[in-house]
Amino acid sequence: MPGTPSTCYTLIFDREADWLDIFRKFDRNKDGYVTREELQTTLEERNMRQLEIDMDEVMKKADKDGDGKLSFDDFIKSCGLKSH
Ligand SMILES: [Ca+2]
Ligand SMILES: [Ca+2]
Repeated sequence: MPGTPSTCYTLIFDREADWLDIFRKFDRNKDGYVTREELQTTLEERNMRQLEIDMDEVMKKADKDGDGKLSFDDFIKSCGLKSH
């Protein structure tokens, strides 16, 4: 796994150690996937509401395989850490 997060999610978790830690913070029920609801709840908890993030847009871009939830792979790809 890659090391230091350097792109969009670091806006929210800029002190966090690595991507897996960040992913686990979003994956609230620990089933290994981040849903739209989990994403939204986590952002709201961290007072990121003011960013006016369009959750549907985020999910559409991030969910590469189209199953409606983000795997860890989807998650890191969504920030361009891995290309293709
Ligand atoms: Ca989950
Ligand atoms: Ca997916």
